[in-house]
Amino acid sequence: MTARGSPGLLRVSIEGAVAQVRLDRPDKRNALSDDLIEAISQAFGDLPGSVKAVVLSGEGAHFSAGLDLNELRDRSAAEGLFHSRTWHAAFARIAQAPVPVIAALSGAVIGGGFELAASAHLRVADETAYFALPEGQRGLFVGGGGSVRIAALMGVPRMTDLMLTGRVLDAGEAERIGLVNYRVAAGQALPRALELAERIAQNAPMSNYAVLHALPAIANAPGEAGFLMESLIAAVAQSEPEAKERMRAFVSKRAGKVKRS
Ligand code: 1HE
Repeated sequence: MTARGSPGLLRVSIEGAVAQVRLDRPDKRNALSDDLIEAISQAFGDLPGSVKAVVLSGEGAHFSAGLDLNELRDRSAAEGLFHSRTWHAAFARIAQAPVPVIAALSGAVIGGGFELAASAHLRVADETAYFALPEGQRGLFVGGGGSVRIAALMGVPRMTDLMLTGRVLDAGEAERIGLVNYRVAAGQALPRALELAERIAQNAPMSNYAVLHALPAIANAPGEAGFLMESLIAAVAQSEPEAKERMRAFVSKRAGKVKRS
């Protein structure tokens, strides 16, 4: 196992093909300070090629309480704009990572913490997780990509409700509306996310890449362009030597069958 990161902010450890990126400010409920945003950006920018899946989690009982409100000071509109853009750049490194990122969520998933979770490709929440966007109450607006990513996950009407009323969603509601992919017992979010990451890391890398990068683009493309893009990326994926070996393995009965879980 290799370990690195920024002490007191973020821990990065790599075991085999899976990297763990862990927010490490539990005493501040993993509030996202400028330094922590920078550390997240660096961690996702520096992933070694041997890493095939990443699990993003928070130390302690809470994933993240969002923007570090201690760092809010008088900012000009331009400073506010650039501040938000640094969050966008950092979270884009997650959303556009070459390998799948799974967020393991417990406790508070609030504001910017919710935006961070929305940047991952899959979300696993335990029963203690709750989701809120109290920006309205704080006189703010989302600035970490939430209007795009959270709106895409839950729809503009639901996001409007959370932002206007301060409504808090529990893990059950989050699962019901598709905000989280898996809901597990308290304390099980990280183990389940690691289990999923191990499984995902065994897929052909080009298939994973196509799912992360081609699928969302195809889904947003006008009909005929979407079909053509699908054919192109399917052709690229199946042309990989690894894909050919995997298909041969199944045909010669060396590969596992699909099983009901
Ligand atoms: C913080 C933060 C923070 C905790 N910034 N320091 N986010 C919010 O509006 C959520 C604000 N936080 C809370 O509502 C609560 O802290 C929690 C529900 C998350 C947790 O409650 P609790 O009782 O477990 O902890 P606590 O006693 O409130 O906080 C423990 C410490 O963490 C305390 O510091 P201490 O020095 O007094 O021990 C808190 O001040 C500190 N702390 N949350 C700074 N957010 C790109 S735009 C995004 C805009 C937003 O994210 S808006 C949402 C902001």
